[in-house]
Amino acid sequence: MSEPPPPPSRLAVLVARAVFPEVVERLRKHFEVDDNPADTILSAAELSERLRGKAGVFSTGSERIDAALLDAHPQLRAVCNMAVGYNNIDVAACTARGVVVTNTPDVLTETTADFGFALMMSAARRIAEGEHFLRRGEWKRWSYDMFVGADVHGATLGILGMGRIGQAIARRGALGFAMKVIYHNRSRLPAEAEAPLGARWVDKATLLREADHLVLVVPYSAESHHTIGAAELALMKPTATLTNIARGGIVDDAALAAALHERRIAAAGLDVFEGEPSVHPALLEVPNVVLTPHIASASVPTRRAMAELAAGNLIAALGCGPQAGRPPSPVNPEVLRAR
Ligand code: 8YV
Repeated sequence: MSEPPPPPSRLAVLVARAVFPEVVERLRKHFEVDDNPADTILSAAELSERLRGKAGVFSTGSERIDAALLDAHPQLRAVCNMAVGYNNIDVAACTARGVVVTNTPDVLTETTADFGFALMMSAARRIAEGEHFLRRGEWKRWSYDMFVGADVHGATLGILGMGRIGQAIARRGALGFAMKVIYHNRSRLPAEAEAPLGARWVDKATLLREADHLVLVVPYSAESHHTIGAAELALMKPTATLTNIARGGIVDDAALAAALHERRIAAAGLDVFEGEPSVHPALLEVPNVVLTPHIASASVPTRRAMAELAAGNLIAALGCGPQAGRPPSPVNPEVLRAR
């Protein structure tokens, strides 16, 4: 009697950071999984070492996937980011090498918009500043001008980057807070998307000049680096607030800290920073800025949904599961079409 054939060898994948254990278990049904429950941040050399023999990687914004790494790992077929942004990945280099890249859009839109709105409100109404004052034991009496800030309702909301999250913030402002919405985006929204929000496309300078509360939601790229620097801040109203939930590097943090220090704008809300998790020391010194550690998408259901979507992408991108070959959210679908 002949021996039964050996089981087909399973593909190996790397889960680069700690993630919900049940998501790792889901991946184990399809792959040999090298995971990172201790949540060590892998250096470039460690990431390269751990990618040896791996067909796919479940990545986060912390892992840089560049051409040199791809060249060292020609067996790599899929990079599945647990994030909607993918500026940590050289997508063109992946596409050139037939590597599928996926992200996690849609599932985080409303959660991230909630957080952007909360940061904007906190900056406008000086919530964090007031809280710090109270905790320091400095609250001794009421006074008519204690922590007076700017109104949000009825004010002009300026949105830079009118994609899914930008539109979700615009809905909150227009429908919940009677805000006038102006926006700047490379492409104008169709009239049927603008109309229910009363949203008006304006050029960038008009956006900066007219917004009472400016929210940044543009993806990071070489072109969007320092989109907001000293010159742009100089155009803003001295009573305006600036909120950045997009990416560090879109704002020149040193220029922003100076503008806040000199009260050239009233306040800011920042969830993302140049060189995070380091924060420019000057930002830590100014009171009129609310600082949060890149948590805009951090609600339990949304982080679960992001992890499940990234896992589903990895499974499908590597030809497994019911959607084999059709990952739900590819960034470079042309790679799939060419397979
Ligand atoms: C992630 C984000 O938490 O989705 C994004 O682009 O910035 C956040 O939601 C972060 O990038 C972790 O990967």
